[in-house]
Amino acid sequence: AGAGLLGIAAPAAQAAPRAATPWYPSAKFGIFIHWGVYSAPAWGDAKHAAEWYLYAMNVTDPARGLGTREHHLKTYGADFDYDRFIPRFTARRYDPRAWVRLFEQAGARYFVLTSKHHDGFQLFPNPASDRHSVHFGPQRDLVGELFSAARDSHLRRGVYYSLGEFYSPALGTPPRNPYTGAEIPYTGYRPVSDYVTQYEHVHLKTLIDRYDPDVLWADGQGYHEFGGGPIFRPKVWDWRSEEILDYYYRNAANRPVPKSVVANDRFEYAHPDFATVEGDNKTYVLRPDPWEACLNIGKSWGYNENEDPANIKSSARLLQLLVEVVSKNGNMLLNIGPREDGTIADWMSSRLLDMGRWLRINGSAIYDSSPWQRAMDGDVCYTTTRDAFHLIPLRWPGAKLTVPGDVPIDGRARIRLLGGHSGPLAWTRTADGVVVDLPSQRTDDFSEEFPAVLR
Ligand code: FUL
Repeated sequence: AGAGLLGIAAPAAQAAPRAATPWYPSAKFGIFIHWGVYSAPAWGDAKHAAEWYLYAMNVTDPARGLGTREHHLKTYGADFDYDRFIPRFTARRYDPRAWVRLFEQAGARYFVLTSKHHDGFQLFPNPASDRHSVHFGPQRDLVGELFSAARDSHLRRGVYYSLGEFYSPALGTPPRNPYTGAEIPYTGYRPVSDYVTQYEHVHLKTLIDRYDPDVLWADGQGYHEFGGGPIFRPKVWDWRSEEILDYYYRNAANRPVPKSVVANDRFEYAHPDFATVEGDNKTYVLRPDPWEACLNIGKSWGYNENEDPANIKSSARLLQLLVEVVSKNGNMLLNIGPREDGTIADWMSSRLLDMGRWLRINGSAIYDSSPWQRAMDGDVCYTTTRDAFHLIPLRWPGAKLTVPGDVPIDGRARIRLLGGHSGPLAWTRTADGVVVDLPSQRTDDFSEEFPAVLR
């Protein structure tokens, strides 16, 4: 600044566009929320998760699983169409501030809420359709309320959006059960002649303009029956997602303070910001680009009163998965399915709170960490931060922990158990590698099955 040559004031330096700091790769832990009309019947079977109720109730082929259909016929009768659940999706006790508090206490850094799942019911008002929660059911903007409640929190805010739908009249024919031919009512339809331009793109632009999301999480890119036709048949569809994502990135870059936003890999867009790996029982692989493991506490994404307790993972197991994912350069998006009234079952919230208690002590090995050159050896994961290398046995290894000799632990290293009441731990290099002596009882107030952080 100041006067230039000849006393002429130098032009003010052009503000260089500030690059927004990417937050996503260091966030590590987010909460996924599946909530919608399917939360009213709240029923899944061995083959169908509860948020697939509309699809599953119409299946008449035993090979595809009749559990939901049988439950539906018995409980509601043959004349009870899916859309009659809309008034039973009430959000009566929905307290978005309590959700935000819970996610923060869980140690999450972001959330992703289903703004529309495959049943086509939207949780936000929009000009393309009346099939939404302000017009029907709760009569509230469920997305907007959560986004407002989180505005002053540390959470980044995201929306899930299913590009396709199980059944949609958008191509002119009334949707029909692909097996029986029976018509499927679709409440709130506003006729459109082009599903992508006049409907799906309007939805996504509305979400971007109204809520300014930090994450756009597409799904259902292959789910299109468009008025029935033969059995469930994924269809190749041109979503023209580059139009939407260009709009999304431009908006984020042109704000007074540019921000970093991300989109997943289900838009069929050439440059996804992160890849999705869905479900548990997956083999995770260390890879250089950002990726995200989305998974459930139980099996179903939507609330399922029929959830088999045997499938519900413990808090310790969920933390083991988080550590493994992070050691392999991923984020974990852990799902909850609230009840139709907006309450969250204790078996879900208690696990989130346990994870938060662990992360408050051990989070310095998780958030903002990077993977080491190898994710793990046996049951021991590794992460690195600018000032530390972490050994993270997934469960308490007993009196000694041995890891290969190439780990970056040098002669002066002092190794401690994070949150432990004992002092530095004795360690040696032997022919087998680095051997750390551990107290036979861990001193960090977690039981044996929880991961432990040595740094
Ligand atoms: C899948 C969907 O079909 C499931 O219902 C769930 O939303 C999951 C995250 O993505 O593709």
